[in-house]
Amino acid sequence: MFEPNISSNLRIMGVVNTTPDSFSDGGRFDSIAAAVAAAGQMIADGADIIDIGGESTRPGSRPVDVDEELARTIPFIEALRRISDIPISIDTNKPEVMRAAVAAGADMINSVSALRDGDALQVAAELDVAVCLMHMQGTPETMQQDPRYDNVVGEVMDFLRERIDAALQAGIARHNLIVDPGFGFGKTLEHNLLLLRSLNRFHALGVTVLAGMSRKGMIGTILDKPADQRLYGSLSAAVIAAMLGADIVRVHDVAETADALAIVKALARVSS
Ligand code: 7PJ
Repeated sequence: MFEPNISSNLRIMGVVNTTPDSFSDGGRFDSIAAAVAAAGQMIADGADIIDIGGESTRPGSRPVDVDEELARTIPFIEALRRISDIPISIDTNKPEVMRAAVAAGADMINSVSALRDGDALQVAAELDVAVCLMHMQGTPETMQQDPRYDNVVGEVMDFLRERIDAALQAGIARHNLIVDPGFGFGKTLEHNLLLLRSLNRFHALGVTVLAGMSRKGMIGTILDKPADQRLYGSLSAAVIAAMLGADIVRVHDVAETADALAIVKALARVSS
């Protein structure tokens, strides 16, 4: 029989991108105001964390330089911090951006490279904030060309276990660690589905578990629909992740996800 395993601390992370494809004058006043308004709406809609990214990591995307990433994200973090005390996460792999973001008021580092860039491990340890370690095979530019695993769940778990150990060795506190299987980052649809089916196993790693599937290719492939028509599929994926013990779901559609997860939370209150 299927028994749900619902987190007692299930949270919604709302995504606000500051990349130029989302706000056309990235870094200047209008785009900051638009990003703050978007974040404010997410907070009103039930977001528990706001994730701010200044570098696209979509399949095929190229890295941006540090000055540009700083210019896109730091003024936005400062502006958001002025209007809200919501936990702010900075989606970056760059140690310089981590430092500046935390100085500007960010509370969490979201590293899709799992702190493998430069001295990111040491910087994260010094900053003493929450850190998400995500699995990725390859790099965004090429990761979807031919992803291969013998045993995707085992290999992703081994990688995350190794990164947790590296983080602990560097002095990062266990209570600050979050792991994420990295849906869509060097994975076929079948790899993503195998990871989702086994998401409850990731709790054995002994840290918070985050899952991000919102609007991703895995939803689009199943539905054969473009990104702007993946809401219901994304809600379904968020509910499945929550039923399998995800503590944090990273989403674009906060209001809708909050309603969907309210049903999951109601279930948790009556389960034995
Ligand atoms: C993720 C992320 C994810 C974490 C992106 C997109 C691509 N960070 N950043 N997990 N995805 N932790 O949102 O489609 O799945 S960017």
